[in-house]
This record gives sequence, structure tokens and C-alpha cells, in this order.
Amino acid sequence: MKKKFYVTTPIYYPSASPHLGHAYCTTLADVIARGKRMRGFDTYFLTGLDEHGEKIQENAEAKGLSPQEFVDGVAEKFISLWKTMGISYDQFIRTTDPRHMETVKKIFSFFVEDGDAYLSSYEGWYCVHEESYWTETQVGPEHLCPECRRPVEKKEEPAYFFKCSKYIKDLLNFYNDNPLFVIPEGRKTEMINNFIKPGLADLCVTRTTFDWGIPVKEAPGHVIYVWLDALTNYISALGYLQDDDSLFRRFWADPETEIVHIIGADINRFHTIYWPMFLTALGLRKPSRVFVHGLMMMKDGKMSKSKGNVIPVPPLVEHFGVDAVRYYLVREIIFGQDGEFTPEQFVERLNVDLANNLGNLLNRTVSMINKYFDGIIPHLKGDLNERDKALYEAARATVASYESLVDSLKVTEAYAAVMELVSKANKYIEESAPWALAKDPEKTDELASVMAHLSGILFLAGRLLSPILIEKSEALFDQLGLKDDERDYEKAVGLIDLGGHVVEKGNPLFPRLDAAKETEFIKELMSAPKEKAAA
Ligand code: ME8
Repeated sequence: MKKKFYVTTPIYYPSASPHLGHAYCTTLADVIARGKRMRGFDTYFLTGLDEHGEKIQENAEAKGLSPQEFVDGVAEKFISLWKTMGISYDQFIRTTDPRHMETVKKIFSFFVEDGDAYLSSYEGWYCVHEESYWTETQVGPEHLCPECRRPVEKKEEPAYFFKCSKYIKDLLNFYNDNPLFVIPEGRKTEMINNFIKPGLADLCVTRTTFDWGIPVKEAPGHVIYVWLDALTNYISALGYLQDDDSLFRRFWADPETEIVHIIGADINRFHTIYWPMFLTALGLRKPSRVFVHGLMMMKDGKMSKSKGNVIPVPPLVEHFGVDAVRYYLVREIIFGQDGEFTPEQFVERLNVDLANNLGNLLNRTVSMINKYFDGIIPHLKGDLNERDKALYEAARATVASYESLVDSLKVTEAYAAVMELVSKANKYIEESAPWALAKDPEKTDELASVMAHLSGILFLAGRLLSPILIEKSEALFDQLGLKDDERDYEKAVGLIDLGGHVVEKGNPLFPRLDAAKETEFIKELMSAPKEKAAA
């Protein structure tokens, strides 16, 4: 039986155009999904948009559009960006989809029937931007949203509440029994200390002050407040409480499916406190892991359209290529930690890792096979010496650590391990000195062995990197003369003999970039007029 794997990104608010921060999270999820598919897991990858709420209604009004027209327009931009970034999602869920709305209504009715949701009235400090109510302590004397530091307003309204108090014990037991539920672990401690220990209030789940939301059947005038609506996407997309729930049975209900939500720290509370509670109330299993990634920051703080510091992704991809941008995102920012984008580091990372390390290894190997063996990869005849042996042992160890690192969501480290192997192969060239072996007729076997080993490493590295390098890995296989049906994972990790394949020298995979010129190019993109940057 194939192992099953379900991975999701947050469903983003269509209140702004997507930027490199959104691309960061979605690309990581894509790299994880592609990596699992490559290894034969039955994989499902979900992303989408969170289209209801007051902020969206306001944004639409400001543009003279209906909320639906407005979100349709922004949805196109997101879908187009994901195409540009090569995102291989299986479904793009939108919370205005009638099937999603039906599921949310049914869930709400269950909650009311079971007494998990009750009508009361709410008074609190509300942040329109975060769509969140905060307590007096949280907003402090300046009355600022603790999340985005914008001014909050005092509001009172009738509202339904979800009875969190009923589920706290279950949640804490679940945390205890599943130490890997929240990664990095510190993110769980944060939740316990900041929200659970001070006393978790029941969660407001309906609103009456705007109407762009899913209407509550039980109480006209109420719409379902965004978080119950939004979190439900992870199961409504799979058909939960719908006529066809086969995906739900396959990817959620089955306790054997590994379910991973990738999110940013800003929405940790909703995913690691309320979402497990909703699921318990519905009698459903909880996700296996919530991975809280760090934010990609700019020199002047968080990337945001209002600050005018967003990096427009399409021109970056057009200029450097999709693989270069994907590689940068995965490799430069350690998954789980905040990172800072700088044009200098962007160019440097591409030059050091892709042009000098990987590109160079391929270029040198193919040139030498052309020069010494008329372009035909020599057969592998085992390890001829300690150097050969050490290289292939390192390769096998890399596969093992790559798989285990990816499985524990240490994505950056997993790909760093592959690049480390590529560096080792470059060093192996220096140490074997094929140019010297070529001068000695008695060393032909050794020379052949060096070429055979290098070809095996290139095939392996190309395969392991292919979840990131979606185009260049294929170009690499082309240069090794591999046919389409010879490129699979098992063959690559088996370090099979590629002898007899005819190499084909192509363009350099990643030409070396002129650092000064390219840095300038990115800086210009960043300072482009806002309308351009938002495109
Ligand atoms: O919160 N760096 O939507 P949202 C890295 N609709 N990631 C970033 C980022 C940055 N600079 N900026 C945004 C919402 N993100 C809700 C989610 S889910 C059921 C509902 C990513 O559009 C990051 O993953 O504000 C963050 O958690 C998410 O976008 C927030 O997206």
C-alpha cells in the first residue's frame, strides 16, 4: 500500500496581490509535495484563497466592485503566479465555492445542535486588518493590534461563540501525546504560555456588522466569522459532508494519512489551538503536523504592499528563471526561521550553489566524457579505489539523510545535504585529476571509473534536486543522455550504471551572474512604482 500524504498552505486573503512572501510558503509546500510524489507517496496538495470578511468587502467597495468581482480578479493573479512558479497543486480552493459554503453551514449547525456554539454578545477590541478581536491586555494602553500594530476599535455585537473551554483538556492531552504536532516545538510553547495559560476565552464564530460571509441558517443577520470558515477549507476541499467524499476518506479520515499544514507564525494560534478543537468537536482526527515557517523580511521589516517593499515575483522569475527563484527560497531561508531578502545574497546564492557548484560539475563531467570517451559514459565496474568508494558511500548516506530530513520537514537542510554531495563530487574531480590519468595509458580504467562515478552522482543530485529545479533537472538528464523513462527515483538512488549513454553538451545549466549588474536589476525592481510591483 502506498503511503498517503496531504499537504496544505494557508488560504491567502485576496486583499492584496501576492508577493514573494506568499510565494515562499507555497513554493516550500510544492517542494515537499513534489518530493513525496517522486518517492511514490499518494500525495494531495491544496492551496487556495480565503475570500470572505469585512476587509475584502471594504477593499471591493473602494474599487467600486462587488466583493465577488473583486475576489475573482485577485484569484486570477494568484493562479497566474502559481503557474509562473511551477506550483503543482492538486486543487485551488476558494471559500466562495458553494460546496465549501455548504460544508461550513453544516458544521456550524452541528456545533449549535451539540451546544458547542452558543449565542451571546461580544465586546472587545477589534482589528479590521487581522479580522481578530483582542483583549484589553493584548492591545495595551495604546490600543494597537498586537499582531500588526494598527489601531483597534471597541465593538459590541451579538455573536455565536465556540465553547473552547470544553476542549482545552483534550488539546493539552493531544499536545502531550504528539510531541511533533507543532514544529518547531517552541511555537507550541508560545501558544501554551501566551494563550492557554492566561485563560483561553471562547472564540467568536459569527459576526453581524458585515454581510460578506457565509450566512448562518439559525440566525439571520449573522455570517460565519472568517476563521471557522477559513480553517474548514482543509476538509471541505476533500468533500467532507458532501455527496462525493472519497478524497476526504482517502486523505483525511484515514489515520494512516500524514497530514501537514504549512503556515506562517502569524496564524499559528488558529491552526494549533482552535482548529484541533473544531476537529475534536466534529469527532474527526487532527492533522499530523503543523509546520510554522518563519517570515521573509526585508531590510525595513515585514514585506507589505503598504510599505512598498514587495518584490514582484513575475519579473524576477522571467529574468532569473523559475528554478533559480525556487532554489533561493528553499535554500536561503532556513525553514522555520525568519530570513531577510537582500539582492546581494540572492545573486550570491545562485552563483555559489547553482553556477559554480552544480552547473560546474555537470559542465566539467560532460566535457571530459566528450574529450576522453567520445561522449559515451563508460561502464561502472564497482569502486576501483578508496576515493570511488568514499564518494558512493557519501552518496548513499546523502539519500538516507535527504529522505529523513524531508520527512521531518527539515527542507532547507535536506537540500543543503544534496549540495554538499555535489561539492564532494567537485572535490573528487580535483583529487582524481582525470587530466593526469588521461595522459597515462595504464590508467584508462581509473579514468573510466571517475567518469562513471561522476555520472552517477549527477543523475542522483539532479533527481534529488528535481522537486526544486523543475526545469533544470530535466535539462541535466538530457545532457546525461537519459531517455524520459530512465529518469526515475529508484534508478537514481540505486546509483545504476549509466554506461553506454551518450552525453549531449547543452547550454550551461546556470550561467554565472554578473553580481553588480544583477543586484542592480533587483534593486530597480524593488523601487519600481507600486502599480508595477503589484502586477
Ligand atoms: O492569514 N514571508 O491569510 P494571509 C513568508 N487567510 N510568508 C508570508 C509572508 C512573508 N513575508 N507574508 C505572508 C491569512 N506569508 C488567512 C489564512 S488559513 C486557513 C487562513 C504567508 O494572506 C505565511 O504563510 O494573511 C502566512 O501565514 C500567510 O502568508 C498569511 O496569509
